[in-house]
Amino acid sequence: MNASNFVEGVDFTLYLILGISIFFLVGITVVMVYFLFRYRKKKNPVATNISHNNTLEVVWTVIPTILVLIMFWYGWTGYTPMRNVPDDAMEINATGQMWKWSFEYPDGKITDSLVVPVNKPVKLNLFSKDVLHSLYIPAFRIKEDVVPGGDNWMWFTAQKEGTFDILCAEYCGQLHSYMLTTITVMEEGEYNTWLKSKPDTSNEHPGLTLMKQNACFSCHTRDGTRLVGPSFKGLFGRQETVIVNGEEKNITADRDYIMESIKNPNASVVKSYQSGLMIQYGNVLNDEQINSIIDYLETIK
Ligand code: HEC
Ligand SMILES: [Cu+2]
Repeated sequence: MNASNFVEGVDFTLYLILGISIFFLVGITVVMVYFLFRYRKKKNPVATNISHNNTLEVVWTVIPTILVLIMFWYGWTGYTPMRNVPDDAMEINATGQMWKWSFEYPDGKITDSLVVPVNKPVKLNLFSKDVLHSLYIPAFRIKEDVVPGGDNWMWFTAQKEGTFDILCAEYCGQLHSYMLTTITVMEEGEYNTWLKSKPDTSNEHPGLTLMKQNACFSCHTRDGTRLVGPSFKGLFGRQETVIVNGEEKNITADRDYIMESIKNPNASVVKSYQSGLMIQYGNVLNDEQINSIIDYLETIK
């Protein structure tokens, strides 16, 4: 059994084109080597002037045209079903951001790795919070661009239970390779139980949960190491130089400054770091959520 309903169409087209290419590679090479000997100077001292050959010219025009049309036909019939979503497809929102995927199910559950029931059509609505990403599930033979501000989607029916890789196939910056996660396909009953289960975050700070969901740790560490952004270690009360409208300013990181840095990070950019990488979380999180994050940040001494 194939991992998804698209494996057959894609693989057949691939092997067809590969087969035709290998046939011509071998055929042309053999003929070329044969001619090299057949028409070498010793055997054929006077060059022959051949102007044209109608039969040959028709043959080498008609046959490749037919072959190309065959390749087109299988490519087209393999591709069109990918853009025609069945009406009963279940919808999941897939969001890419630097540098993490997240998946939101109809009941509001959000996860880092995708889980779907077997033998049910699933439509993924694709969103990006920042730059261009591309959601790629090699085992399912599907890949689609995730465009910021765009409205893209992909669908599939998983046909085999198991866990498969999900990658980002569009270079999206320094930690592009971190956008590696999985899709787990399970039997429907098992899926429904999984959907109802809640991850146990009862003894985790709610601010930390929010930060994990929002990819903060893709760019910031808690142990003092510099990543794409400054470490959160000892952030509260830290003296820092920031750049505001091109001018350096010395500040102390207090609650208001941190609130503003999360809501609108490009207004004041920490010296020696790059602006424009962190998104404006003011558009994603409300004040209560940001306050909860700041409460957690205060605990990272
Ligand atoms: C794509 C990378 C990226 C992600 C994701 C990201 N940040 Fe940032 N962040 C940066 C960079 C780069 C800076 C430094 C430049 C600046 O100040 O805008 C920064 C600066 C900050 C600062 C100011 C730090 C200081 O030393 O003054 C805070 C606070 C902050 N981020 C919090 C967060 C929180 C909270 C999240 C998650 C909700 C987050 N960041 C997600 C890249 C990121
Ligand atoms: Cu990406």
